[in-house]
Amino acid sequence: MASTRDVLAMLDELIALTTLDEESPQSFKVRAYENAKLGLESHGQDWLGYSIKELTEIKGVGKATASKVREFIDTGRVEKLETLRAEFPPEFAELARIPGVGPKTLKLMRAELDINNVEDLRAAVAEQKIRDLPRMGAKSEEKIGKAIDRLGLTGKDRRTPIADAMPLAERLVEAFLALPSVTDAAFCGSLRRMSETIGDIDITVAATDPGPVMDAVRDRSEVHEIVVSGDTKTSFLTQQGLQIDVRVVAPEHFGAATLYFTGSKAHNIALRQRAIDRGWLLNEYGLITKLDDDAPDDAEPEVIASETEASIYQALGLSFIPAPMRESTGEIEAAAEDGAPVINELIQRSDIRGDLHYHTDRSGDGRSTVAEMVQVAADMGHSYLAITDHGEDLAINGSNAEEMLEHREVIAKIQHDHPDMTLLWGCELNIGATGGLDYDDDFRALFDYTVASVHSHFDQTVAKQTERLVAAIADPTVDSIGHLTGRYIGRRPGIEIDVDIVLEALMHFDVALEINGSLNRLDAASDVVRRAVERGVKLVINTDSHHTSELGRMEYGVLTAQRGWAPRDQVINTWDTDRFMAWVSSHRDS
Ligand code: DGT
Ligand code: CA
Ligand code: CA
Ligand code: ZN
Repeated sequence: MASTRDVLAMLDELIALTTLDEESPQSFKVRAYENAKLGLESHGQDWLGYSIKELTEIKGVGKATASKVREFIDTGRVEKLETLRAEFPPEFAELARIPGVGPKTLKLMRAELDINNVEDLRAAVAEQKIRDLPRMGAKSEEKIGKAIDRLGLTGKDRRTPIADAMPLAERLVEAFLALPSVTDAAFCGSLRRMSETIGDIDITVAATDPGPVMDAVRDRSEVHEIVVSGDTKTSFLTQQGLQIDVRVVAPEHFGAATLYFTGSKAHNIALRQRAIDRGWLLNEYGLITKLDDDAPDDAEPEVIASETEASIYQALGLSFIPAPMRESTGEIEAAAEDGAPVINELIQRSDIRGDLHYHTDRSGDGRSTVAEMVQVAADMGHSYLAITDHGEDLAINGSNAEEMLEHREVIAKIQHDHPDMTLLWGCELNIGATGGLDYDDDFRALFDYTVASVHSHFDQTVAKQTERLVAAIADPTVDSIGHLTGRYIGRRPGIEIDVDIVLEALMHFDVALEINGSLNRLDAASDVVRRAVERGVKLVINTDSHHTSELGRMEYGVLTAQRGWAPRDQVINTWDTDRFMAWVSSHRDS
């Protein structure tokens, strides 16, 4: 039985392939699917049982999409999607990820040069055939060549961006948890550790009977090819070539199994050594006593801990180490320390009290109204919220000064409906090529709170990019820096900067560094976060939401912060309203 998430994933694929088919993301059909997806995401009730007619009564859902949704729920397939899949196989569709290669160009490449996959494209670049296509040239050809190398789209060691792996893993875990014999399920491996790219997805399921779980895996609509089919392990490839390993273990071994399959390998090795030092053994079944060499043949080792990860860490004299920290970079020593301050002070999702990068439909790319966006933040229990629609320098999506002043009135009105929350009239400023910002200085100073980010000029020297950021950080109207490099993981590299100089400037001007929770961004990256933590740079974890469905990103931001060892007190949006507001005014005065 399909879940709502399965349906939304189906729509995502339909959107991607229809964009190729129609040669434009602006096509009527693509927009219709996108609007339907947003409508379904925002619809408060469970719509899986709705008829086509009832589906069309949901905001944004048209008849054509409604019937596809119904077809998918009823049959597990959509005929139109199957046609598109045949027309655009994954190795061709993935070329759309390359910056500078739009759907029109892609189709032309296939028609004119018979380019069907990245190897074909690489060869065509080498033979300088791309430059002769319409709207192309030597420069764009060279760019494409570089992009292919950078994105690692090719070869055995190709990796999947976390944004593609996470929703799939979450859906699968949700589906397994719903099976009758299942007591627990979790995705493990690099995905649970919040690596930016994923080799394969490792899912561990605790069940009293593995059979139904293995059957359920084989029945999933995501299965393209089964590569391992065992009694307790099934591995399959998705249409996109991503491998999923699903292992079933007995409920009493679940903790040991998730610990083992979460890794990292280096973390496991260090833990095992710790067990050996205590005369024990650690494996995927548990932490057990070692039998003496002269023990009788039928002697059974004693199980010290196995059902939960926490019990195993505890038996080894360690505080529980959150998965994102398990990279063998000092976390075991930190967890062994008296009182384990690093672990006890580590940021948790429950510490977060506000979101400070948040869009509404005032932004061209914002999809929900101020009232809707504020309501979901209130429902999450936030104490404060900075509404930071795009500044005027962002083409199409930005707002001019007059529009921003009107927006301030709208926000002030909605503030009346939410007396328990502090709403800040903010702005996402655009950092120009040399560090200039939107509006004039006096106008910028009016905003209650600002986040300044890079949205343009990605190709400059490291020195220029660094100078550019430092100039923005030094501006007295800037409170925080959003998505530091502007990267899209696996799609577009960010700007290259001298991280030390930028961190130094953030420290000097007391400006906060954002950890953007969008899985496409996770920017600043966890390694930069860790360096910022060491220096004492203030951090802020944001969703950068453009729609009410995107607030879940806060979780990913927090996990990235954990991967960077961020203590809660260094994250400004864990502070209570008074402390946070006092900081905003004091750092602007300094
Ligand atoms: P990936 O898939 O390349 O993004 O990275 P991982 O970390 O998910 O690696 P994977 O899928 O090969 O294995 C999942 C976990 O299983 C890994 O993090 C630790 C554990 N594991 C796998 N092979 C070994 C091994 O040879 N020794 C130990 N100690 N652990 C292993
Ligand atoms: Ca893996
Ligand atoms: Ca694996
Ligand atoms: Zn934004």
